[in-house]
Amino acid sequence: MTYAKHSTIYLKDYTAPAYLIDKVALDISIHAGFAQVTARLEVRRNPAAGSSAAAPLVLNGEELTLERIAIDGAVLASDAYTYADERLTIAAVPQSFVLETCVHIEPDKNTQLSGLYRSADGYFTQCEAEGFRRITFYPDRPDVMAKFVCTVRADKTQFPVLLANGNPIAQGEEEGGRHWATWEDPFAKPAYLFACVAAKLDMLEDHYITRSGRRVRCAVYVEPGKLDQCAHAMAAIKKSMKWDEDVFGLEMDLDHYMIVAVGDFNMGAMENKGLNIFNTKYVLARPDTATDTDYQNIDRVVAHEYFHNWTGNRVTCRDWFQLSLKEGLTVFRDQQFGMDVHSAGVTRIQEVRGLRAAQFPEDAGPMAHPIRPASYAEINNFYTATVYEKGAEIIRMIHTLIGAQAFRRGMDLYFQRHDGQAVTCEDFVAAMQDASGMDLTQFKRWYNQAGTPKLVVSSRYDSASKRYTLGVEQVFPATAYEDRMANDGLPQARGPYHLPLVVSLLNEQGQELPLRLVGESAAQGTQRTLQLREARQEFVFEDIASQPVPSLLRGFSAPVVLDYPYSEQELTHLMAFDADAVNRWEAGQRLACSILLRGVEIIQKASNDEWIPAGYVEAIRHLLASAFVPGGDPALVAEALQLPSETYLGEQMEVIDPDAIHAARLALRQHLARALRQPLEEAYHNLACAEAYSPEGEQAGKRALRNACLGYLAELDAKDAEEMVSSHFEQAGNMTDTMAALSAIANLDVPARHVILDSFYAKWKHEALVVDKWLQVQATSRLPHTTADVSALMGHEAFDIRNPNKVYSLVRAFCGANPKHFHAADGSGYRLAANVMLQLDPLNPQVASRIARCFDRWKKFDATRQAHAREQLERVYHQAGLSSDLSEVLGKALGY
Ligand code: B3K
Ligand code: ZN
Repeated sequence: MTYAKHSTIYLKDYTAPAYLIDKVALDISIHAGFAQVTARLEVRRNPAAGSSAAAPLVLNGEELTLERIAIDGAVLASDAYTYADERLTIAAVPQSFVLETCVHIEPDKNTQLSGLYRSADGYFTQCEAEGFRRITFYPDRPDVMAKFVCTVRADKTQFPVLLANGNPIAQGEEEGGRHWATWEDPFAKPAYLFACVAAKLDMLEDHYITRSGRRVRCAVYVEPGKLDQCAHAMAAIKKSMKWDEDVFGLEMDLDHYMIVAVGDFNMGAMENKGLNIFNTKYVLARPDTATDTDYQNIDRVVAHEYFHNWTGNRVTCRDWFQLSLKEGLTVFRDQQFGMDVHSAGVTRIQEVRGLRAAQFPEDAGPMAHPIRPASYAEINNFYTATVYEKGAEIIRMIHTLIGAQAFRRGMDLYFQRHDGQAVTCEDFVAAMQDASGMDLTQFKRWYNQAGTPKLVVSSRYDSASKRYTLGVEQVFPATAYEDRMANDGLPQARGPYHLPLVVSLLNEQGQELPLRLVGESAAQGTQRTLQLREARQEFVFEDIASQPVPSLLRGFSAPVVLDYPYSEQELTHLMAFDADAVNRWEAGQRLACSILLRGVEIIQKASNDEWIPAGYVEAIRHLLASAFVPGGDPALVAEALQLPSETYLGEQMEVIDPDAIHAARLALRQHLARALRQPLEEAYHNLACAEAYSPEGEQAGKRALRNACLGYLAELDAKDAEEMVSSHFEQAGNMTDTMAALSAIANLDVPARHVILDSFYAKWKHEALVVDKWLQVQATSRLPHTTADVSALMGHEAFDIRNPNKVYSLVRAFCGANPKHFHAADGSGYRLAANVMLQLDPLNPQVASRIARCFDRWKKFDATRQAHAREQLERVYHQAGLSSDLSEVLGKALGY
């Protein structure tokens, strides 16, 4: 592309827009092979822009062919404007005027899936972050907010459904069997929230009455024939609307709330005002096609996009550096929703696991950035785990520090001050500070400092004075971000964070002790939120009768690495008694982690499994049994039975040895399966469910545990495993059970493997999302021929490199979730990934860039692997015409 796309953009260079747009009237006329877009913009100079001299009008535009341009009805001479480097510049314009442009675009050729593009059932849009400029000339930045009216025109038979944001205000027919519809959005919005659709779709319709009595029409549009897969998404819309009213007092503000599902989509979903566009993956579900996890993800993504209506749309971002303002906050909101509508403990555990799997390595790798980065080359590269998931943790810390009530007052104040505005992260924190009275100045460091801080905690018990002292030190690992900032002449000074450390102390019986800090007259409960502000701090508790076991960082109260020298005995104690679900789980993970890392060292020298302590096996035996006592929670036990992932274990090592990690983890699984065969089999049989399928509650929890048991039993000798897995496959009455069998068999070198994989494909080859699952289990198989299988599957009729879901299911699953094969010592995994990047970059750079991110940790491997990785990274990096997406990610990985 052009040089402009590859240059770095800095937050410090932000200036207010020179011109504002009050109203936009769009006319999008779709024809075979092209579309014509006429835009009528009511433009005026921005009084707040500073400079009094008449600035030129600069509009963004990408891959647009300009057919006509006029100001206040007068067509501009060709020397009155320039169109170069994706910018249309008009040197002289009046104070306020109407600009009309007419452009020709080619949506059928738009393989990037940004802007207006073709998918099987019609035409769809994706404008965040900078896709609107691929539809028409516009100041495509979030701080320009305008009211939109949009007319969509297309062939009536082929594309009977015509949608845009807001309310339908007119429709009609025109020559040649065509029709049109006009939609008007009553709210001013930035262009990234624009959407329109012209397609052949089925619709499920319902309504929601808001708490003030307004009727909102809710509609879910899907590919013809898929109406029987929409009910869950519809229920999720209504649940989300109710939850946001109950918890935040926020009501739906439009008369129409629509979700349109499309099979070709770069990410999960998009919160366009009143017209969300979703990846089919987060809409379609039927018991036989979707797993319990799919159902839960649908709930969460529907809620997330709906919650954006207030946190993102009504109040939006001033610039893209502030992305976490809307994303971190909205993820926090969908997490809270998840904890309320599903199990709070399981939900939080899954989030912690996700953060550590994706965000901690990001902080430790070449793309490290704070939740508000100071610079970027390609904004699409910054829709990251840091901006989203760590961003949500930052909001959660504010919630913990100031309490739920003050947080709610802060939200109210935020909307009161900023409704209809494009604001910054400071504005949000200021509302929280003013509503709570807590000084959050130091807290704001979380927005500007990168890296995962480590809390080094030590404890001291003095039996004479009955005092227990916790010492806490904050340590900041160096990150690639500081180096980049220093190179840019923007050196970063780092200081200690303000954060909540939630603690409790357990006695020998596992009971929580009353907590009285030095200086307090009485104990204040058995759980305390300690506020850290200094690099080193001490907390002294009085009246502690005997040496306690500390339960630290409860609920994962801050996104940090906790370093405390727990003994294996203490961990077993916490695993059995801690009342905090996250810490009970965490104790088991720590225990497994230390055992596995010891195993890795032994395996690197000789292969045996004598490193597995009998005490651990007993702890797991108790854990499994605890699911069946009164009050037991099978879903939590299922989480706890999952050993730390290979990737997570790798992060704990100086130099990652993927083969030894794989071997140690497998050996532990096999050992547990052999040692606990009987209770696992009993659990498997006892947990069978005869009720009609429901994706939620007790039933899903039991299913999760039963399938976890199956997973262990599948590690027994191949013959027994084959029999058991085959019968599970045959008896499965829903996709959750089917997938448990399919993933297990994909790892077994037995005759039934092909039979099951083939019959699954034959049954589901017309259901795209189910085919994705079939690709994914093969891509993540541990069998030796997996890399060759992935290459072969790329040539299979089921694969299409232009479809992001297919690339994610096959290639990204292989690169991101199969460390043993992706990091193969012969470089074959890296070569495969590089070939895909080269093929994909000219088609869809955003998806190519997500594959590139799988190389983030290449420097943590041995010299041989590093050499292979470097060779492949260089090969792609030096490709002529590389996108800004790939050049930024690869350039950072290579240290350029
Ligand atoms: N805001 C969109 C993400 C857009 C990604 C653009 N590359 C979905 C979401 O976070 O809700
Ligand atoms: Zn979002």
